[in-house]
Amino acid sequence: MASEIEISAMRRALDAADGVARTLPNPRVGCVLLSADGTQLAVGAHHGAGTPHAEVDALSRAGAAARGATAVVTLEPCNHTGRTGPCSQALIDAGVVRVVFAQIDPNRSAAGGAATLRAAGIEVEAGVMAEEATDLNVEWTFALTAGRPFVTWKYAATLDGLSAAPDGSSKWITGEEARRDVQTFRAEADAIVAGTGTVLADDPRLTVRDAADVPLPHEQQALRVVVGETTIPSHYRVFDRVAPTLVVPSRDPAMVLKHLADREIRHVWLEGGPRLAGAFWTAGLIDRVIGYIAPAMLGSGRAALEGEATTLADLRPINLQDLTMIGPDIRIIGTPGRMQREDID
Ligand code: AOF
Ligand code: ZN
Repeated sequence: MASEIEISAMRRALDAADGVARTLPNPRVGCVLLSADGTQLAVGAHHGAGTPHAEVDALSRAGAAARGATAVVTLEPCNHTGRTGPCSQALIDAGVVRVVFAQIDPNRSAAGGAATLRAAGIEVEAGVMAEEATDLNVEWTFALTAGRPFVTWKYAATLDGLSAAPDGSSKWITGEEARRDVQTFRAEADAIVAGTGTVLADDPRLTVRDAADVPLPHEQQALRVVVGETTIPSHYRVFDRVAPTLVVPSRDPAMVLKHLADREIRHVWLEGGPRLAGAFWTAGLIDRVIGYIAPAMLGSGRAALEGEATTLADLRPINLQDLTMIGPDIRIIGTPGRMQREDID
């Protein structure tokens, strides 16, 4: 059983992890070290791949005082040498006597820390506030469990569900607030995917920008991924130097995700266009939908999603998680539910 003191330390460890904006392809992790009498010795957090893990960060802040301490960590301490050494060993070497952690590590190559700690005679308490800890790293956890990146599909449409006019024009359906809102979400993904059709039609930047529309530094940019077989001339903005760009000459969603999984991409932000989104939808490879709906009608044009539905039994519900006005527009966030067809069978 974790004590009240340890539970409140876990809350602080979660806050420390949550305070870091971007760690992908690694998880957000926090660690609090408590002395034998329950006072806080140090707080550590992980700041991104290649930097010290939260446990090591906390240990280095505590120094020799860590001997006899309890470590409260949001994720099971790792047991492997990846970009850095195993935290299980670092905790043992520092003389920590008890470890309380939240989420069990879903990363098979790093897992096993709890067993190593126990074998070294350290008391281990697993699963404390595990749900909160998993919520911090929903997409990362999904990617490591499913073996493919989590996919968020974002679209903008009119009230009649159209994303482009018959002449192909599709820019600026929603207002400026919605476009700014998209930026904060883009920053949470580590790849932004668009089809060649959209790139040719709109020449999007696909970069992550701040409130003043200034791109973040290169190392904080997501990987831009252009999907499809049409060649994009090099003067298009996706090929500028602001962010890295990968061209995947295939529109097969499973293939695209395989390429991205191989590059340790955990969270894909899928944008434009309707045909690419339709292919992901049909393949069942969309995990979250974020729709920006402009209070306007178009009357004719291209639907936001071009899938392969033939009858109403193909209707697929969206489990709504959030409905918010963003300026004059409506933002809907949800996750695809079960197909009606599956209910009928
Ligand atoms: C982190 N930060 O604080 C903890 C992690 O490639 P590496 O060496 O950075 O290892 C990444 C893995 O280590 C990660 O997937 C997770 O399983 C484990 N624990 N990772 O980035 C941390 N504690
Ligand atoms: Zn570690």
